[in-house]
Amino acid sequence: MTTEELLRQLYDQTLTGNGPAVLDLTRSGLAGGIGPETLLYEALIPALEEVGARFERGDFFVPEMLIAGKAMAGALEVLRPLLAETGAESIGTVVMGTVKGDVHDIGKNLVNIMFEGAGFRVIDLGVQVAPEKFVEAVAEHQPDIVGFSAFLTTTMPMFKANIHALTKAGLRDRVIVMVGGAPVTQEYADAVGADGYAADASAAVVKAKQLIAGRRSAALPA
Ligand code: B1M
Repeated sequence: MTTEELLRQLYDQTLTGNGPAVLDLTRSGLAGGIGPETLLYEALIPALEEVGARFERGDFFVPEMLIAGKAMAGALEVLRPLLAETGAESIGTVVMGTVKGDVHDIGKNLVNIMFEGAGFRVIDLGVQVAPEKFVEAVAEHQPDIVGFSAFLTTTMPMFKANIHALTKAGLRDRVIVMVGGAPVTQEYADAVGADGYAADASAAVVKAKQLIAGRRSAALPA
C-alpha cells in the first residue's frame, strides 16, 4: 500500500469509526515509516473535521460522532509516546482540563501530549472540571500555567467563571491562564481576561513558552 492509500484508508476508517482498523492502519503506517504527525494531521484530524461537518448537516448523529471519536482516541494512544518523545528537563508545569459541562477531550489530550513533548510537566484534571477543582489544583501544584479547554459555544463562558474563581481565591496573579478549543478565538480569550490563546496544540506550546519567558523576565530584578 502506498502512503497515500494508507492515509486515505485511515481517514475513511476514522470517519466510519472502525476502531480496530484505525489501530491497525496507524501501526502499519508507523511500521512503514510514516511519521506520527503525518498520520495525525493528514488523516485522523481531517476525518474528525468531516465528522463534525456531517453532524452539522444532519448526516451524522451523536453515536457516529462518538465512535469516530473513540477510534481517534485509540490511535492517539499509539501515537502518544512518539509525539511526546523528549529528553528535555521540565521547563514548567501546566494544569489542564476541559471546563464544566463539556465532555470533549481529544483536543485537550493532544495539547497535553504536545506540552509533554516540549518538556512540560502536565497535570490533567480530565473533563467537566468545575471551577473549584481548578482552584484546588492551582493551589496544590502551583503551576506556571493553567489551561482551560472548551469545545462548545455553551461551555466557553466557563472560562470567565474559572478566572473569577481563581481571583476570589487570591490565585489569579500567580498563574498564567491559557484558553483554547474549537469555537474559541483570540477576541474571546481577550474578552474573558485570559493571558493566552492558541488555535491548536503546536501553537499552544509556542504560546506557553512565550508567556513563561515573559513572566520570568518580568520577575528579574532591573
Ligand atoms: Co461534539 N461537538 N458534541 N462530540 N464533537 C463538536 C465540538 C461540534 C463542533 C460538532 C459540530 O457541530 N460541527 C459541536 C459544537 C458546536 C458548538 O458549540 N460550536 C459539537 C456538539 C454540538 C456536541 C453535542 C452538544 C452533541 C449533542 O449531544 N447534541 C455533545 C456535547 C456533549 C458535552 O460536552 N456536554 C457532543 C458530544 C460529542 C461526543 C461525546 C460524541 C464526541 C467527543 C469525544 C471525545 O472528545 N472524547 C464528539 C466529537 C468527537 C466531536 C467532533 C466531531 C470532533 C472533536 C475533536 O476531537 N476534534 C467535533 C467537530 C469538530 O471539532 N470539527 C464536535 C479533533 C481535535 C484534535 O480538535 O477538539 O478542536 P479540537 O482540539 C484542538 C484545538 O481546539 C486546540 O488544540 C487541539 C489540538 O490541536 N485546543 C487548545 C484544545 N484545547 C486547547 C487548549 C489550549 C490551546 C489550544 O490552551 C489551554
